[in-house]
Amino acid sequence: MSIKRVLVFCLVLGVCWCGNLDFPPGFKFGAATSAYQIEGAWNASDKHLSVWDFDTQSDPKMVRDGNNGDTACDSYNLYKRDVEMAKELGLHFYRFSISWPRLMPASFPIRISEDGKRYYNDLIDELLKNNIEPIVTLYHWDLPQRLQNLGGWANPLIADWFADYARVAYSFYGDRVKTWITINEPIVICDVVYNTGLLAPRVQHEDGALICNKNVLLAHAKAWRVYDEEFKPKYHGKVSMANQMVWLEAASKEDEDIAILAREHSYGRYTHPVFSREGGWPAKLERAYADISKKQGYLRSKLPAFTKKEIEYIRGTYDFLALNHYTSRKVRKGSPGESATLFTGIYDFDIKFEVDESWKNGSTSWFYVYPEGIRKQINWLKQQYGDVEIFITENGYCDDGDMVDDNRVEYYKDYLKQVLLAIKEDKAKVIGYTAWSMMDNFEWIDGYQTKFGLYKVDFDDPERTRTPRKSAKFYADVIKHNSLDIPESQEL
Ligand code: PNW
Repeated sequence: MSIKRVLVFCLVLGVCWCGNLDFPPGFKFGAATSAYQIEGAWNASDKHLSVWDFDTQSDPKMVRDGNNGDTACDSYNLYKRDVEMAKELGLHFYRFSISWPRLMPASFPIRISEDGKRYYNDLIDELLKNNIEPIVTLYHWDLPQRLQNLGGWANPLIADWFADYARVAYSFYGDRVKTWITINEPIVICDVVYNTGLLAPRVQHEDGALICNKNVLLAHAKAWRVYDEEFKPKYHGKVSMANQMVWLEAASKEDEDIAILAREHSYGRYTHPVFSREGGWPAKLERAYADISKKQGYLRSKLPAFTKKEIEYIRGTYDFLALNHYTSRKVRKGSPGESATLFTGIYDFDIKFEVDESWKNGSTSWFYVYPEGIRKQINWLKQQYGDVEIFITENGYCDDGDMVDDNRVEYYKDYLKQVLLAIKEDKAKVIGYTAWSMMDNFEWIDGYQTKFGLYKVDFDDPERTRTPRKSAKFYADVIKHNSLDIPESQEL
């Protein structure tokens, strides 16, 4: 073979190798759920009420189909079937959350529910028996109602309350749970709750989001430090917080600056204090809030300042970066008074969110498909925070419940392909991927009509039968081959 031929041959080989669809060895695949969305058993044993129990029970109109999570998937009783599904899928891990009022009915550690404690023990042991790693979220929106009565996330004491709860959970389960998420999507707990008043605890208050923002960061930092100081030396686990990020990109060249501000507002407020080298609020945003607050007549910034000590206390409180991502928006300078309200509630700046005409809509209003968004999001994180390990802790597609769910298969395929490009081309350290959700569940104010499940759950059946969709078979194949390059999936 001539040298030229050899070179061409090597080039082709190289291209094929770089372009293949395999995930790196050791890449982790899993699926997720959360306590209120699946457990049911809202009053089993001595469990106390969460804000979601309390609100949905007092006003059925809160949820689109008038339903609530009283029974949900009944996973409190059917957890063995859940583990069996995780096994059928071949998951390396299963991400679930602990219900604070189930484990600690008084919300303070003065009283532990023996049944609550046993339930999570049984679930963890069943997972381990089947070689599936438990990944545990401490807080997925179901605050004890008793703490809401004391102001909930607007009360700065919540940092202590949350850290006390975290300590209890680490001490019960830390011998077997090595990956912890402190808080799921603080932007929802703060911005969505206080700006819209639509989610529990349904307190609409224009000053709530930013106050909650600071408190939630201190609560996370305290819980991270409790683990770091008291448990890490013997258990060697990892702790982080999961942030929801809607990829935001400039609609045109002129909108670049406003897009930067929108990103600082929507993610930076929750990530910069923890993951950046210098800590504290993103500087540009902090200045913008100082100006606006002054103009509005506030005596101090609406974005509550951190003391130097607090900046140091929060900075660096992570062992990896957990990313929840579903969808994207284009950002444009709005006319005065116009505000981008989707989830992030950017009320104080003239910003408009748009979707591209080519992006397909899922079965709920906010959901638009733009696979490249996840790669861009990962790159933004890498560019901002360096070579941090990124764990995708949620990603998935919603539809009306087809069993042959080709759109969901396509979504997973296209998003996972972009994750692969981020790993291989952009050299991002993505270490794991989590499908939301393992099964249909209570989709908050959308009730049971919006389906995210790899498994269908029959909510008309008292047995809550679970059946795999086509996407379950697809995902199991991806996991089995550690690749998107799989033999054609068989039709169900
Ligand atoms: C997440 N967005 O919420 C939650 O963690 C889950 O409990 C929920 O069931 C799932 O996604 C699906 O909705 C989201 O702004 C919050 O794009 C915000 C957004 C997406 C999902």
